[in-house]
Amino acid sequence: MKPFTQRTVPLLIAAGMGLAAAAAWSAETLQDVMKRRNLSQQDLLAAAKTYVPTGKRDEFVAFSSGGQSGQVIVYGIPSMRILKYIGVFTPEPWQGYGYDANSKAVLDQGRIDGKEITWGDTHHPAISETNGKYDGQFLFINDKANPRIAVIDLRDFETKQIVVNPVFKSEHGGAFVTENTEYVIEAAQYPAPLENKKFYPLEEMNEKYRGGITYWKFDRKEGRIVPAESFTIEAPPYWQDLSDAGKGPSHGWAFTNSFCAERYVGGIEKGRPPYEAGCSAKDTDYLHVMNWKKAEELVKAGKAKKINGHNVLPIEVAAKEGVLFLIPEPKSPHGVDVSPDGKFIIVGGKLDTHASVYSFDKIMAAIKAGKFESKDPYGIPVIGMKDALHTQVQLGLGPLHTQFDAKKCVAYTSLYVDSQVAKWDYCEGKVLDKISVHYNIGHLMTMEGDSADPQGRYLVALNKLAIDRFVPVGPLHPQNHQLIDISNDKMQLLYDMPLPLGEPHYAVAISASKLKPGVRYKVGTDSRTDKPHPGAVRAGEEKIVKKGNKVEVFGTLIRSHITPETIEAEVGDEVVIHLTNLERAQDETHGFTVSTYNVHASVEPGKTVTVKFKADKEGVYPYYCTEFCSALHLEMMGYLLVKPKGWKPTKTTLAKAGYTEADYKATLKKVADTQAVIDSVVAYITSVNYKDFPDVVAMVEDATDQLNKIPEAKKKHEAAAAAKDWEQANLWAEQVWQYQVKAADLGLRAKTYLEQNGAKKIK
Ligand code: CUK
Ligand code: CUA
Repeated sequence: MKPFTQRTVPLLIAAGMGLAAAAAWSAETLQDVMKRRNLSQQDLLAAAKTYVPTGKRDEFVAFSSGGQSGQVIVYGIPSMRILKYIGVFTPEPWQGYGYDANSKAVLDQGRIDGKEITWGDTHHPAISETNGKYDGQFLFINDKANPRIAVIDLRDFETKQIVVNPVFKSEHGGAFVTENTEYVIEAAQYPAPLENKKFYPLEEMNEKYRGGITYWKFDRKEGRIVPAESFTIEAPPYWQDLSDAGKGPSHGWAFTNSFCAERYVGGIEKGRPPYEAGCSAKDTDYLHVMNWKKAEELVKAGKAKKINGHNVLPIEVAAKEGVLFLIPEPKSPHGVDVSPDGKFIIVGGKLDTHASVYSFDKIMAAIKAGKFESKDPYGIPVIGMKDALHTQVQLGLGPLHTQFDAKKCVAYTSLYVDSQVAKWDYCEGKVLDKISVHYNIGHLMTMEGDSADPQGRYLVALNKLAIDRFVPVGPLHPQNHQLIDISNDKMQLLYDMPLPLGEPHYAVAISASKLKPGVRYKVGTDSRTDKPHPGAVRAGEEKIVKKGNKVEVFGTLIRSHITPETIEAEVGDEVVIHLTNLERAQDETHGFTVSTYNVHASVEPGKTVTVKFKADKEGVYPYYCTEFCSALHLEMMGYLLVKPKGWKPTKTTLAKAGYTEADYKATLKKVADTQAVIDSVVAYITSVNYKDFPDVVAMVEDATDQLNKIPEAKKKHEAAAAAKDWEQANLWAEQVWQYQVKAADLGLRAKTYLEQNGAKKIK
């Protein structure tokens, strides 16, 4: 490797001086600040517990449902700093999600009966598990309104797959994963005919309307759900709600509750009392207990029927073969959560003041002994509540969801009506502490708190209302995520975080150290299929292929250049542009758009993306890079020329700028000066063990690529100078300088990285 350059050097020095100057003015003490901002000791303690100084990182990463936005929000804990939004069921412009052809293909999987759906009602994210513990590989999330599940790969935080439930019309009890992510569970909510596009009157609710629980088979190696190996357990129209999978001793089983075992049909306009009255009339609903391993065997043995091409295990089969059991649960319950050791199943009563703790051992004993109190109208065996309960604990008004602590037997339950979190002992059955939160908590989340290995430490209360909490922003308020310290006996409220993207029903948080996302793709990867992209090319292989009405561009991106710089088409042509980002440097993403054609791509290092459109308007359309990727980012552009059909040029030369020999000489001087800077950076890098730092090696490779282009350009400017064509000579010399600038930028970045990461001198 040879040289490096230039100009960013003075800029870097200037930035450093700015910091020093700021430090000199700050004479305020901690006491002064407390007084000025009216802060108590308790506030300071809370601040110290959440503050993450610049350069330091959060201990946990939360994935929150983005509610009606159909996206996922990623934030750090304890700082509560938002890190990313992941486009899932809806377009996300920054990531090009829904604006490039590759991601559109993912969104198109979410079409229902061919119809594009541009929103989602996301509820429950779930992280993939191995032995019941979060493994940090995949994230799943459901869409309640349009029954769908999405798969997000945590290697790149991109949505890879959307599957539509072929037999449900809505769903709520997903996504929850089994102990080794064998299946992703998705339970229906509002009953409807499973045939789907079939009409039956509401009077036939009991006979023709059904609920169900779908088990989506997950292929971890492929990172995709396999619909053909998935199945649904048909269930009565009891309005199935949340679910959870067994673990440890209860592995192979899963639990889904329901809140309208009344099978009530409202219709206030016909004089019947409304749904809310009819569905909460009885004292109990049914917890559904399912042996999914058994169901899997039966499906493999051909006992399922096909509805809309999907395996459905009929209620009769599930009831007869020991797949499905019911247990009464009080009263219009909401959350069902399995304890970390897999021995207990906790149900929040919603309209009851209790949490009910069911014992898996007792349930199994009743099933083994054939001890059932009755059968429901569909022939499903019902286990007596007393025979299955471990204990019931009076927690307060509106218990909803439960999460677990690292400490044995300690759980936290949200109390919706009381707006409190109850900390309690589910083994002994006693309340330990309570803390008031802001209005109307729904879900709550502890760190890895629904896994076999909860980490304790923090709890986040996901509150539905924000009322007076934040600076007003109109009648639609943000939601309020409140961070609570749970490491001591008494809970302490630390921080209020407004979440502005939709109602985030649930969130999950994982130790940051378990996430190992990549920083670049293997060059030429289609990130949405994880396969080599057929449109990828390497440097020097760029081409434009015109065939009939199709103009297909195989281009590349590298600072600060789009190859090709001109694309010509005729009105009506289909334009397909494949772009490969050749960068290896971390965070060197380029964006791409074409004026007014509504396409956008985010092309991270190594990725290949396609944008497609019909050039249906004659005209001149600049295309450009949309990420500020280098000092010459604004110059990273080109023109799409859409010509009228049959157009012929009349003028064939471009206007000249009139450069002189003096211009050429000045450029050569600039090149020589820059070379000196490059040489000094290279001298530093090669004097240390840079090869031990893969990120630096990648940057050095990228820089070398740039420098390797210089001889070609140099030959051109020297030849032009010999012919006294100062225009060409000066421009090619400028191009040499461009390569130097990019190489120098990388070199300086590499140097900074090495200095900050303890590079050592080598002999
Ligand atoms: S549901 Cu929203 S608060 Cu969808 Cu999990 Cu309980
Ligand atoms: Cu590439 Cu801006």
